[in-house]
Amino acid sequence: MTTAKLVALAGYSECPPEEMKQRAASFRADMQRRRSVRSFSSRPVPREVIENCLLTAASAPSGANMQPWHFVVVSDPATKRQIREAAEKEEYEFYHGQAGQEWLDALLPLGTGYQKPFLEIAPYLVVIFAQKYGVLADGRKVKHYYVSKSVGIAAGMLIAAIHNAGLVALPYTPSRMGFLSRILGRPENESPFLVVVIGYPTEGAMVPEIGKKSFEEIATLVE
Ligand code: IYR
Repeated sequence: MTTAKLVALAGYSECPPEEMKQRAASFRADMQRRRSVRSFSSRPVPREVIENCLLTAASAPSGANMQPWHFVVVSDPATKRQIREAAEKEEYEFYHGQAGQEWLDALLPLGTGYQKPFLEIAPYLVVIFAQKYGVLADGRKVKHYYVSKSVGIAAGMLIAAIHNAGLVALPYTPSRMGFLSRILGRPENESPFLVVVIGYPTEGAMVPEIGKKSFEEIATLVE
């Protein structure tokens, strides 16, 4: 057992309330420009940008700081093709019976279908794996805590980082994701969590006209 070793909170900087308001409002405006995009250009993206965004994601808080995530960065065309082919097989099943009418109706405003060309066209796919438990070098298992909450936070930070970098991202969840472990050769302790498709949008890319809930709908003030 080790005890806590504390260091000074060096990274925190307080700002005056007026500046705080300004910063919160401008971050809001910037984040509200973010859209999930399905129409990707094949234009290359510097790998350094992806690496920095992944390190941002990996700075997320996690249960007992176990950092129960692994990011597989796919740019190899043959692997992207394999992922597309396997995903489209799953999605075909999904759109032809598996989903059920209520789910299909909910997706109608998004205009999605079983074909996923963006999985081949976009320069980068980041496949996020959640580690159910850790494995030490000697093979011993380490317990992980609040895995899906931790990985969900990291995924959100990745999406924000990609947007901040001036790229677009699509959080893509195939209906069944086992093929990702197979194709990418991931170990038993990891489950596929999310595919984040990253790149530039095509010129003139279109997105569905959707709205976001109002403040009153999303929040309750107890004061
Ligand atoms: N995985 C399918 C279906 C899908 C499901 C949800 I929930 C979405 O928000 C969007 C799509 C697909 O990607 O087409």
